[in-house]
Amino acid sequence: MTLAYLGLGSNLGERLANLQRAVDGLGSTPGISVLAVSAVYETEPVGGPQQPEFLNAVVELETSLTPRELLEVAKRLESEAERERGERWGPRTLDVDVLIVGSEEVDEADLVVPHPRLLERGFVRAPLDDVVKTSALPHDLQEALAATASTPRPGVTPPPHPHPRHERR
Ligand code: PH2
Ligand code: MG
Ligand code: MG
Repeated sequence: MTLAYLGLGSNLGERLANLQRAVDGLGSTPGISVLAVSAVYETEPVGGPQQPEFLNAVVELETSLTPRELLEVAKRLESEAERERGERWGPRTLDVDVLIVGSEEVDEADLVVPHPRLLERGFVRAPLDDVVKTSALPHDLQEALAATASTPRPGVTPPPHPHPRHERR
């Protein structure tokens, strides 16, 4: 079993409900147990066109799935949220990004793990730092997280937003 972290984002439709459905969908996927869900942060969009503010969260999983299988799960959840694939970095009902999968390293055209922008993106770091078990990660990633722990996170509004529910099973 591997410890993994996925990033969730939504800036269209019922944003919080979209995140909750993603958490529920992960929890009912074979090979995945949801261990923890971060708080939900409201975040200014980074990159892309003018678009509404996002809600972002991070989910901690225990999983027997490979990074590529997790990407397939992410795509399934996005299509269940009726995400329409338009402009890169454009608005979406649901974005599920594979951030970290244990010590797995993938560098392929459609999948890079650990996520190449996870360290510097405030909308990823704020929720990731809520839940990440740093000491269980590979040493180089521990060091990279520590080195960027206190970098500013502009445009990231902390909770309160309702916290997604999850039941451990
Ligand atoms: N996702 C992006 C691009 N920009 N900005 C915020 N605040 N939150 C996101 O989840 C986000 C973004 C591409 O996936
Ligand atoms: Mg994304
Ligand atoms: Mg994505």
